[in-house]
Amino acid sequence: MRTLKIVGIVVAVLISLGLVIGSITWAVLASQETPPEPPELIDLDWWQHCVLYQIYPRSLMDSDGDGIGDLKGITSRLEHFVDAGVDAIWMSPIFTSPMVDFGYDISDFYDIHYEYGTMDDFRELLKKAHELGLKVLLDFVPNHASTEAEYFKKSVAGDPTYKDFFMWADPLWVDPENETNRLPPSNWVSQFGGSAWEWNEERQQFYLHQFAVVQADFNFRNQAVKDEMFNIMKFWLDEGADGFRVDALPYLMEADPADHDGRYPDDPLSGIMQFEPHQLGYTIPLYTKDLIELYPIVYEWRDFVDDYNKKHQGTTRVLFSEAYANVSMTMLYYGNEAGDIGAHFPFNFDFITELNAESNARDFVYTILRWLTYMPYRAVANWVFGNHDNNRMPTRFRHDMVDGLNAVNMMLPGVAVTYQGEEIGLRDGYVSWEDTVDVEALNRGDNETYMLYSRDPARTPYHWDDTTSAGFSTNETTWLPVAEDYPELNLKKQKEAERSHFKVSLRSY
Ligand SMILES: *[C@@H]1O[C@H](CO)[C@@H](O)[C@H](O)[C@H]1NC(C)=O
Ligand SMILES: *[C@@H]1O[C@H](CO)[C@@H](O)[C@H](O)[C@H]1NC(C)=O
Ligand SMILES: *[C@@H]1O[C@H](CO)[C@@H](O)[C@H](O)[C@H]1NC(C)=O
Ligand SMILES: *[C@@H]1O[C@H](CO)[C@@H](O)[C@H](O)[C@H]1NC(C)=O
Ligand SMILES: [Ca+2]
Ligand SMILES: [Ca+2]
Repeated sequence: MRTLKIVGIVVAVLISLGLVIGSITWAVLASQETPPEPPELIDLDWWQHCVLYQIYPRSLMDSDGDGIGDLKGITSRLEHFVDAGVDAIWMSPIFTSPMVDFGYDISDFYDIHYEYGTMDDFRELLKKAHELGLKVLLDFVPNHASTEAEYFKKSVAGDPTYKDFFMWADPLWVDPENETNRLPPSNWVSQFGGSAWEWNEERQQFYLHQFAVVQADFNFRNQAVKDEMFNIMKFWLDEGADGFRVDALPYLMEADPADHDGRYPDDPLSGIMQFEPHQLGYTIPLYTKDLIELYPIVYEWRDFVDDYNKKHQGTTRVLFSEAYANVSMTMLYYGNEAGDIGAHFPFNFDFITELNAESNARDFVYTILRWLTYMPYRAVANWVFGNHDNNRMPTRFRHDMVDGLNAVNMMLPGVAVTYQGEEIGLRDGYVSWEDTVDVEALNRGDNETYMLYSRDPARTPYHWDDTTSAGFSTNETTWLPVAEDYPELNLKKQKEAERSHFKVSLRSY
């Protein structure tokens, strides 16, 4: 027994020794092993992770009491964007315009609209914004010009340089008995309703307008037009703009008569009974939207901007593009499989077009993953929660979803795009038929249906405080009425409150 016990103790001691030596050996070996490579860290450029805030200049801040927002007003409020954690602002068009489509009908691409201020006001805005560390993007509207533009007037007059700047076409048919009875070149329908072709008496031809009658489409098969677009971009980049939001790209080009027996081909009919021939939806825009020929033009713009960045110091200038299109046509704006590169990103409108108050968590996940699935490898994602063309975010969803949606916007990878007022949960304002000024509502609707089309409710003035016109203007009358809920729903109140949408978004941004 005793011997056995001694043997047992010896064995136990040996095992313990073995364990200790083994552990030490393991520790020594492990410490000599090369540590795993740290994950590759890619330096992100400003535009790859920014909070981008859309300003609707007419409605942010009025500095001179005429009831209309202006550049000096924006400059006076720039600190707000710093407070809110915004990195970059983009302003809807501030260029000279008859304002039929509130600036998307530009008559001088090289100057500031008089109601908004002067070139010096713009320079002042830019200077202060840059001092505050804010990037400033302008709205580039390449598809069309106002019929008040010199380009169009000269084109009508047959000036050799501008003759083919726009989409001119002869009538399809003229009544031999009465020549004022004529058919337009095709059945194309304008985005704002009615034929996309308008007769011009002086030139004795039709011109194309995919939007309002006074917004004549440029002819992108004309090299001089393409060159002019580079000139416009260069002009504003030279002024110091940090890039552009690019407007309405799916409509940039239309079918070429050369491919269709010399005439503009009719769009196929949708067959939807409720639509009449002059109404959007009567046709399927096969020859008027998403044409594959438009993408190389966007890729050339990107080359131009990249080239500009190479030649000039400073921050990276960028292109963010607007297109309401299906996911495959949208992704092509990033670039194509041949290696062409387009916009830094096309806006992702899925939170506007795919989701609403009825959506459940699965719908949100599905929609988010769809973008990330289709997006090209290493591209930058972005998420748009509202803009000047759609009902405001709290109105499209629910008022009690504001904080959640702002948080989702900030947490998703890539760029958060937010529309004026989302940081305080600004809702659609009520705009009566009498007060309606939106060309889309006026053209497509009447006193009973205008609300289906009107973009005015998303454009009512910002609510700074509870004073006259919500602190937007000293004028009691403003270009669109201030929404009635401003005494309760305004920035000042939300800054003072212990909890508010602004305080939540402030922490999230
Ligand atoms: C107040 O605004 C209205 C509407 O924009 C305008 O007609 C009026 O002239 C403005 N008043 C002043 C004093 O500018
Ligand atoms: C010619 O047609 C126009 C438009 O349809 C009509 O207004 C006009 O009265 C017609 N003129 C004659 C002489 O019939
Ligand atoms: C998107 O639209 C294009 C042409 O308009 C079509 O060829 C394509 O199949 C569509 N893609 C999806 C995913 O719907
Ligand atoms: C719309 O206008 C028509 C014609 O002027 C009128 O009969 C109708 O009562 C109006 N409807 C509303 C809701 O005001
Ligand atoms: Ca003003
Ligand atoms: Ca076009």
